[in-house]
Amino acid sequence: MDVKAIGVSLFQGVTDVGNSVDFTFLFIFIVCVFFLIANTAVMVYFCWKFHHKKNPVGTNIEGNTTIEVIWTVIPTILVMMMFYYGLAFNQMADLPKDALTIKVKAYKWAWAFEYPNKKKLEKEAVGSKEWKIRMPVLKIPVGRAIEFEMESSDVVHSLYIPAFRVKRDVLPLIKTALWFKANKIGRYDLFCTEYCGDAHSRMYTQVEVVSQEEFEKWYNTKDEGQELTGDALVKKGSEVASTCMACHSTDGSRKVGPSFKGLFGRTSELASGSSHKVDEAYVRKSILEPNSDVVKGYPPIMTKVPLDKQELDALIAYLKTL
Ligand code: HEC
Ligand SMILES: [Cu+2]
Repeated sequence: MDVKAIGVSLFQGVTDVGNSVDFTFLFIFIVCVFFLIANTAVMVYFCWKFHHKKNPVGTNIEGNTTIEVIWTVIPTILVMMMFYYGLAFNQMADLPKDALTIKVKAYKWAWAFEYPNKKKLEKEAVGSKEWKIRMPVLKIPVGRAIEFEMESSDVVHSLYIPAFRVKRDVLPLIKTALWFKANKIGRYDLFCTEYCGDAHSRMYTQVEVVSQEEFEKWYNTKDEGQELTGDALVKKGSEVASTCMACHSTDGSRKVGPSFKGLFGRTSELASGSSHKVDEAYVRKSILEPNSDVVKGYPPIMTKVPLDKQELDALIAYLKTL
């Protein structure tokens, strides 16, 4: 599916809070435009009317209570209205108790989502034709409050779902939260909106809002393929590896990190001055503790990708084939 342009269409009504946000925005915008035009017009008119050629003798104005009251009271009312409508943003901070809590992990440069029952998401190819990427597409039920409990494994990221009008920074070491309730079935873009390095623009996926029944059915069926072997394991590994491809290649070319081509069996020179034969134990350690053995000539910036045991096994099986 191609990336939809982020339109400026207001009042899409995908979330409850969305319409309030749009109304607040529109109200402030209209007030600003009105006063911009009105003030400019009055200034231009006064330049003409009080030009010194027409008024060679200056006059001293002593004050005008009526005008002063008007220009104090009207802005006060408008500002109070903005404040009142702006209280919509308060709703965003009030996490409802019955929300479905999904853990969100951001890392360079992908998203990982974890449901309370550990149900796994399929990775799908999303993005434009030029840069299709495999990312977990988040499935959620319509009409149910969803809470994101967010944490970053590395740098500061920010989660943004424009159609829902929600956005929040995802920080290392500090948990942040965000909630919403989607009222319309459909697919919506999810971006990282805090510049986080080379492949920041690839931190893109989608949220798929499905009916309650469809969600329950999907959520309550056990993930199959617990016991993968042979080709199936390698295939799974190649899918898992798509999250490493921002930094590693399979064709021998150098990216941010060394290529995966011919990884097993070669000897890596480490920054510490020693060298290490690449075997399974070394690769596992490189993935689980990225900064333990840093390869010479590369920056120590490999991120810790959240992987479960099967994903790790699959990845190793796949890397061995390269
Ligand atoms: C943010 C970029 C980045 C991502 C994402 C990343 N790596 Fe790395 N990786 C590096 C860099 C840089 C190095 C070299 C420095 C070091 O060893 O820490 C490296 C080193 C390695 C090494 C050691 C290679 C050697 O020649 O000794 C292995 C194995 C590895 N990465 C596997 C992975 C796997 C598997 C993934 C995906 C699950 C992954 N990396 C994701 C940047 C990344
Ligand atoms: Cu990011």
